[in-house]
Order: sequence, then C-alpha cells, then structure tokens
Amino acid sequence: MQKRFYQPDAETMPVNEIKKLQEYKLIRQVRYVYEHVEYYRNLMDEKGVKPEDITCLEDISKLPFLSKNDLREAYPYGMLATDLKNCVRIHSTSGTTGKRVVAFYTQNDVDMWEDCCARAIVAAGGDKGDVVQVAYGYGLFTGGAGLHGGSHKVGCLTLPMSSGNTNRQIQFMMDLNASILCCTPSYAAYIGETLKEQGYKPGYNSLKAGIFGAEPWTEEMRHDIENSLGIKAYDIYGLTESSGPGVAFECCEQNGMHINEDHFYAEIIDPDTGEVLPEGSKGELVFTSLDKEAFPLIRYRTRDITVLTREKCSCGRTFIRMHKPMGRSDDMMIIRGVNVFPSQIEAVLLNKGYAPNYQILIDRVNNTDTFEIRVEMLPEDFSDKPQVITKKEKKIQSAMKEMLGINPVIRLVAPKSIARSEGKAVRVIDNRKKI
Ligand code: ADP
Ligand code: K
Ligand code: ZN
Repeated sequence: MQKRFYQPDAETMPVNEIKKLQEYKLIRQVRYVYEHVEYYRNLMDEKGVKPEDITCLEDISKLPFLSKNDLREAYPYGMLATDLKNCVRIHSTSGTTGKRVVAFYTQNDVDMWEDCCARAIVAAGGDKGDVVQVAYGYGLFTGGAGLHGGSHKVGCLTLPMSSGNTNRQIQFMMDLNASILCCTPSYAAYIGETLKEQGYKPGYNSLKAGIFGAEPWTEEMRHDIENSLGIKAYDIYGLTESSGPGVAFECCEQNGMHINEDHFYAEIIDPDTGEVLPEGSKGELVFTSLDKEAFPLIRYRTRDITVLTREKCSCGRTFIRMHKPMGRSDDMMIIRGVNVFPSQIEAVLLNKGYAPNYQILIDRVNNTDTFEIRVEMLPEDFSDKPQVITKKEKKIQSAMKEMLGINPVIRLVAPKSIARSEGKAVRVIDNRKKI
C-alpha cells in the first residue's frame, strides 16, 4: 500500500502534544536567539522582554515582530545565529518585492527542510518508484533545492530539470514517465498549454500529481491545471526566510495546507495593529521557527494574508491548516481607493473560460488611476472583428465590476502575446510607483 505519511509520529500527533512540544521548543529557540543574534536581542531589550518571560505559548505575544525590512537591515550576516563554519548552504529570496534577503543553513536545517518537502511529496501520493520532475528553478531560489531534497528523502527517482526549456521538459516527462511534477503553478499552466500545442490530448501523460507553489494561485487555476495535465494539483507554501517551500503542504483533501507545526509556530495577526487574532480570523501570517540553527526567526511577518483552522482533517494529520493565501498584503493594489487583489481578477477570467494569461496595468493620468487588464484571447476563440472583440471585452468588464466594485478597461490581445512565466509570474505593472 502507498505510504500515507512520511513521518507519521509527527504528522498525526495529538493536538495537546503538539502544543506541549511547541512550548518546549519555543522557550528553547527564544533563549538561543537571545544569546546568539544581537539584532533580535536588541529588539527584545528595547521592548523590555527577557527570555525568562517566555514560559508558555501564549507568552509569544510579548515578543517583538521581525519584518522583511529587519532582514534587509541585518543583511547579510546580522541574523546569523551560528558560526559560518557550521553552515553548509545559502539561499536567497526571489526579490519579488525588493532587495533580496539571504538565508543560511546548517546540515540540520537542510535536513529539517527536506523532511518538510518529503512530507508534501508523500501527501501528494509520492513513494519509491515515482519519478519526480523538479521544474522549479535550481540555484539561489529555494524551490528546486527543497523539492529535490524531499524527493531524495522519499526515495523517488528525481529528475532535476530546473525551470525553463519547456520542450525538453516535455520530452523528458514523456520519455521517462514522470509521475509527479513540481513547479510554480504558472509554469504548470504553461507546460499544459505547450502539451496541447504539441497535439497531446489533455491528461495524456504519465503524471498523476503536481506540487505547485511559490506564488499565489486560485482554485480556478487549480481546476484548469488539473484538467489540462490530468492530475491532482497540490499546493505547497513556504518562503526563503523559513527555509523554503514546505512550511505547509496540502493533503489528499486539497482543502488548506497543513503547517508543519513541529517545526513552525503560526499566528494570525491584524496587520495594522499587530494584535493576535483568534483561530478562523483572516489576517497576516506570522511564524516562528522552532528548530532552526543558522537562521532562526521569531515572529516573522510574512505579509501573506490567510486564515488558520484546526478543524479535523480526514487525512489523519493533526497539524493546523492554512487557507490558500489570497496574496500578500503588499500585492494588494489600491486603485481609485478600492482594494484589489490580482487573485480576484484571475478568478473572474478563469470563470469566464480564459487562460491565466493576463497582465494588469496601472498608471496615474491627470491625478486619476488608470486600470487596464490585458487578456489573451484563446487560440480556438480568436477573432479580429472589432465588434466581436468589443462584445467580449464588455462581458469581462461587467464581471470585473461585479467582483471588484470598479470598472477596469479590458483589452483582449492576440493569443501568445503575453510573456509566459517559467518561475513566478509577473502580473502587475504599476507605473504609479515610479513617481
Ligand atoms: P520573495 O519574497 O522574494 O518572492 P520567496 O521566493 O522566498 O521570496 O517567496 C516567498 C513568498 O512566495 C511567500 O511569502 C508568499 O508570498 C509566496 N508564496 C509561496 N508559496 C505560496 C503559495 N503556495 N501560495 C501563495 N503564495 C505563496
Ligand atoms: K496524467
Ligand atoms: Zn489533511
């Protein structure tokens, strides 16, 4: 029978035991950080809190937050908690929202991270005998290395493709019977599109599952990818600061991602006030590493907006689940005073039958925000008749108005005219920021 858990003792631990374990590890990690990371010690001293003040999980709210800005300020070695000679690896963020941050790893840190990824692979049905095609980028980016290491731990046959060269991806996928594909969801959609162009019927391949993350994606996009590749598509979440992908992963229920609570403690806070919110509230995800040696983080503000739930999951895992993050708090666009998330736009487009090939252009003209969404026509639905195009644009526009509350200009553009992404997709071009 197929393995259900990679580390059953941890993954199915009773909730009260998880909490006890987290409490023990939190107290230990805070002491360790206070002793070894001057930057954080200063933050604690400023707030007048000592390691001895942390005696239970609830006490965590006494501790100061860390933000991406702190990590930038401390760049490159300011957050390092151990001697460099104990470190074996460096990775770096993609720099989606500014200057990159570098993270360091000891061998134990790498092991913990790869275990988390191995849990995700097993949860997606992976076992020895599976061929795991890793099409996340290899290099400073954590996607490739994380899933690669996890795949080794499970004992899968690992195909280290890295991202890009889509024709070669497809050739190896077909020739070597890849069964699990790991990449960003936007790249998975692109691979699906290319397969179709090459004449393959939807689902005609040996893939059974995909593990997709590193960027936000909607349920609509999940259905699209599942249909075009003929797979179950699982979400995986993580960030370089935490190690990489694998902080949380989806199980067979595909209903939220289980957070690896034996290694990370998660909180949801009000992003404006910093107040800790009760379970079930929507807010900013904050996590604390519990075991890390080289780059431990206490109360790190991810800026990702989500909801946590402890509702029982029928997969048997007891770890708390997080909803798909709907985007980062800094992904949110304020257009003519209205809050808009790219994920809302994507949901409307995919609901209307379009592919996830779109771009959002924002600018300011005469003190008014301009807001345009470019959407590719589907090849099978292509038309160059102005009346036909205008009619379609109007339809999308009214659906957008209903979802967002404001009217964007919709421009249907020719198939294939918007650049495809092999990694994290760049969907928003906000020219207002240049002023
Ligand atoms: P950067 O912050 O430069 O993009 P990372 O490569 O470390 O650096 O990316 C981490 C971020 O990617 C997360 O904070 C989150 O915003 C996003 N992310 C990662 N996985 C997911 C996911 N499954 N769903 C939505 N967003 C995700
Ligand atoms: K398939
Ligand atoms: Zn589950």
